[in-house]
Amino acid sequence: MATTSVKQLPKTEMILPGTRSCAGCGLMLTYRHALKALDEGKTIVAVPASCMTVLHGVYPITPVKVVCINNPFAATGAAASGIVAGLKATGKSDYTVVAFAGDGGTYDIGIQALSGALERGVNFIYICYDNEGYMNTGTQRSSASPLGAVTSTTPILSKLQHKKDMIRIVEAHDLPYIATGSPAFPFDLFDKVKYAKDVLGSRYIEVHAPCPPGWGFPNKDLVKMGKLAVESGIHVLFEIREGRFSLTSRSLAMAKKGRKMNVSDYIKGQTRFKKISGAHLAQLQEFTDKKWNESLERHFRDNP
Ligand SMILES: Cc1ncc(C[n+]2csc(CCOP(=O)(O)OP(=O)(O)O)c2C)c(N)n1
Ligand code: SF4
Repeated sequence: MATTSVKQLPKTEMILPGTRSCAGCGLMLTYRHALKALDEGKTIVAVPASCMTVLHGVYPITPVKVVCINNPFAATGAAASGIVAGLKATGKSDYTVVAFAGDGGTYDIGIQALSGALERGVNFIYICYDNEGYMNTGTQRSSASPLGAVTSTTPILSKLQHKKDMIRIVEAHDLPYIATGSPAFPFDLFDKVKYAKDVLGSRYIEVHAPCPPGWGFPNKDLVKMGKLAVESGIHVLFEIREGRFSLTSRSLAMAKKGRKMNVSDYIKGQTRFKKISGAHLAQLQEFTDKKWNESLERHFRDNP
């Protein structure tokens, strides 16, 4: 895919100064670039209880220039379906409906409503910003938290399970477009949201969104942490168009050069991994290598 350059990025800001998100928030940077790829005044966002609600502020004061419907935690897929149905009933065909939910609201509590919407092929984009925990309520473990991470509900032994493979679950719904993204690679993210906007049917984008207080790294290191996640293979950048899998951006460059950093390089700057044992680190490396090799295999098979 063609990559947008910094000069081509729309100058319009849909998020104005004064959000209530933390400094250095990965979700905030994700939202900023995703909204740049969508049409001002023609985008409706559905958001469950999460840090995203906090970012939007409390009615009638908000720094976000987009219509947003705040829905119950478990109901994002259903709420977005209702908005799509309402637009259809009133003959409005030029709006884009975007659901924007955290990993808790996607992998865990919202999975039923999401699966229902995807199975019905509802015409919307679902963006999961994955900060790997229930951050808004104090860093509880989610099924997206990585093995070895300390969370407020796994304070002693750290998390003992690997992250759930949400992409595989979503892929089982046969969507026309699935992608991953990162705020550390904003042009790749922008391009994917822009492409998704013009695809008909359900589209799913999963963004790995570093969270300074939840992961335990300095605010200034947001982009560094996002890059390390990609460069260590913890988060792979790709898109799947009508079933065809292609690595993108830094992940594609890594595939061509045959280079990847170690998981230990990624985790050493985050206090949530302070208790990780040697055995868990080896398991996390093995898990990451397996996923990376599967991605390489799939990319070169689909792009000979
Ligand atoms: C049914 C229900 N249970 C619990 C809550 C409390 N709650 C609000 S936000 C939140 C965490 C959301 O986590 P996630 O979806 O990962 O988004 P993040 O906070 O990380 O942005 C929880 C547990 C709620 N609002 N509704
Ligand atoms: S807790 Fe994390 S995800 Fe939530 S606003 Fe702060 S940095 Fe962003």
